[in-house]
Amino acid sequence: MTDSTAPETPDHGSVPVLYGVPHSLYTGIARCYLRTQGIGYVERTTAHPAYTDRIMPAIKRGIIPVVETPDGTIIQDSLDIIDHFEAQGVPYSAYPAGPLQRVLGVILQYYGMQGMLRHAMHYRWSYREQQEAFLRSAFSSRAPDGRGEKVMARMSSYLPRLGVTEATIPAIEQSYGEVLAILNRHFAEHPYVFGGRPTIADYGLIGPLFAHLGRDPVPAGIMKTNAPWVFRWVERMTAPGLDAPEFPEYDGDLMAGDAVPETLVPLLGHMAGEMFPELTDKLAFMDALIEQRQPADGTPVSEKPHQRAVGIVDTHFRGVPVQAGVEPYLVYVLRRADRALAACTAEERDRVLAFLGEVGLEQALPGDRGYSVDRRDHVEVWQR
Ligand SMILES: N[C@@H](CCC(=O)N[C@@H](CS)C(=O)NCC(=O)O)C(=O)O
Repeated sequence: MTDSTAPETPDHGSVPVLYGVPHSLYTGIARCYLRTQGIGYVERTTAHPAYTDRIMPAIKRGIIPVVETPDGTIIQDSLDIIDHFEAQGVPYSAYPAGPLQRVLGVILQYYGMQGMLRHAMHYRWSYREQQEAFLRSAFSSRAPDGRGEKVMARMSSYLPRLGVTEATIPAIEQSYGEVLAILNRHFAEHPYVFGGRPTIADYGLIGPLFAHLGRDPVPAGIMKTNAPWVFRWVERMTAPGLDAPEFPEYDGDLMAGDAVPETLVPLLGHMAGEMFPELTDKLAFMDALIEQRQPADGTPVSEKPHQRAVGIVDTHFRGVPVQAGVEPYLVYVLRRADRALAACTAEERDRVLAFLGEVGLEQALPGDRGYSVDRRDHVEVWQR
């Protein structure tokens, strides 16, 4: 007998539920985090009735990953999921204590989650013919009839506003080659970005480098052939706990003295060459929008929660003209670097800023602009 007056409660017992799919970039981030920390969870796809009945009404859009905790708390967003568990205490904190590693960690996380979305989406959808069977099996897998087809069409329709065009594709492929070459040298010497355990930098980079680039046949083939150490890091990131038997000298600690591994420096230069002027142009676009609209604190950034971009900006990617959607979410990510800097002593701040200047990343911090972006009730809002 069912009790129709019973409230809608989670039905999964004593562990968190992760709503996501195996081929999703941002679900991969949350899954790697949970596995590394040894947090028990069960995973459900979006085809589970609870996703439609309980999760979507709460988060107001169809997006993954979502974690629902045993007490019914619903958390959307890979960053927020990490922060939720960090606040409870985890064996391998994703946030370095050293200010330089922490600020660089946020910028690397941003590059992975946002910058490399372009690479990920290009390799997934521009090689459709070579990957059709693989993609179809992923997207249609046990989804109700026709739903997989629809999601595939929607995802591939995002390419133009992500700046994936005939003109930018050669630059994107060159960039992927460079990232792999740099990271291959790095991961031959270190198990994770800053040493013996994964940080937000690893969690940002694993998004594109697992779900799309480390898994879809064409880019995964390139990775395995040209960058075996990167492939091994992908495997390591998806394993439970720390998985670094090749590096017995590391014991779960980050490099001492807030040091930056030498092998990482070329990646920072690569990022600087690619993140600008796009990031600066996007921030300028948002500055103008704020100036014009003067939104009050808490105003959602767009009319509908599923609309992430507030406009399109003309910019450049590695010297190639490109149009790109401006997502205020980027401020939500990068603000953490500002906050880490604000918590520093004057001496530490000088050291961090001098380092950022040397590698060309000083403009990656949004700084004081008279607004920020927060997430409230699962949607991005202007913060004043
Ligand atoms: N900022 C979000 C992004 C999540 C996201 O974009 N998820 C994709 C799947 S990997 C999605 O659900 N997209 C649905 C859509 O855009 O229609 C996070 O970090 O969780």
